[in-house]
Amino acid sequence: MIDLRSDTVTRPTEAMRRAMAGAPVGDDVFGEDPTVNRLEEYVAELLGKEAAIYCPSGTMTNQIGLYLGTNRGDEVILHEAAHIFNYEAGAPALLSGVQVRPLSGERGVVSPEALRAAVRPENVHFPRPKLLCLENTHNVAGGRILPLEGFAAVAAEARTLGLKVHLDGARLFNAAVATSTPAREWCEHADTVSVCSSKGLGAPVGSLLAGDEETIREARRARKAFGGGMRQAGVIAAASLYAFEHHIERLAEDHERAKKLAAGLDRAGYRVEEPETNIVLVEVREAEEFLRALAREGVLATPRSESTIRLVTHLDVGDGEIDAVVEAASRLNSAALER
Ligand code: TLP
Repeated sequence: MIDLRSDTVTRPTEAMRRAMAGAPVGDDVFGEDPTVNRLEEYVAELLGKEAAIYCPSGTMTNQIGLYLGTNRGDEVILHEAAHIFNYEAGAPALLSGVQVRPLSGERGVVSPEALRAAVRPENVHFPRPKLLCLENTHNVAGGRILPLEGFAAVAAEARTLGLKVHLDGARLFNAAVATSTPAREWCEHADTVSVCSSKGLGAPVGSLLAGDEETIREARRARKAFGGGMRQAGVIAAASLYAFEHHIERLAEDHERAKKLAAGLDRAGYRVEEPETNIVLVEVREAEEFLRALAREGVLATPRSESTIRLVTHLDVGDGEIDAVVEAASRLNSAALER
């Protein structure tokens, strides 16, 4: 099977497994795991933040960011297609007791104007807007990059309006590599940043939340309360550290393969958006039915809407697999045309 459902499906490489096997460990709840500590320092430095905390998932790092940036009853503003709004099991309400205000905007973008229009004045009737959440790259928009200028502009507007900014950077390094912009340049405009080692970077598990010292100290309490305090976590943190050290630059290969895949599907008669990073969105007649047929051809992907599917390139997909996917999709399309 060629698995393009997500860049989360990768298996640790041999070198990564060796790093895991040899990792020095300790009890991280006591702050004594040397590998976790090294990872947290490494990622804080990479993102230009004072500190970072290692957590089991991107959902947890996002939700700790929300929890620390709000009080119960406050409002969190985000794009209507944001992962935090759509795919985190209602956690903003469940864990932080906040109200989410989804805004529309082309391809994942929240404009400064839309933000200003959405922010409510101080009034006893209104929830207090406290936090703007941005996502880069934007998953549902097809791995779209939020350009630095626009990102900085909406973050500056948020600050003017008295809001903090959280960045869901599950795939921030895809944006960084694709634009040759250091990740820290986006992070400068955010108070808290979540990054994942378990997406394109190929680690089996693990995300980090970065911010200032005080925020990350508080995050350690929140992580404990949310059930994310881990013990000899160095075994898995070693994989994350390996991923940050060795797998960032190679994301360019995933982007190249996404382009190659899109071009091949386009030649085979599909309507495909030009990918900016490692996510390819393809229009089909009926997504679920198409995916079943594709699976019979040995290729897995996921539905994005009733008539759009998502294919994601990653560490475990080479050029041969891309050719095979294009061939499988061509067979399906010509069969459909002959019907
Ligand atoms: N995204 C997954 C699914 O949950 C949809 C995927 O396959 O793309 N932020 C963004 C932008 C994400 O894409 C994801 C995972 C997360 C946060 C959550 O990360 P985890 O799965 O580690 O909780």
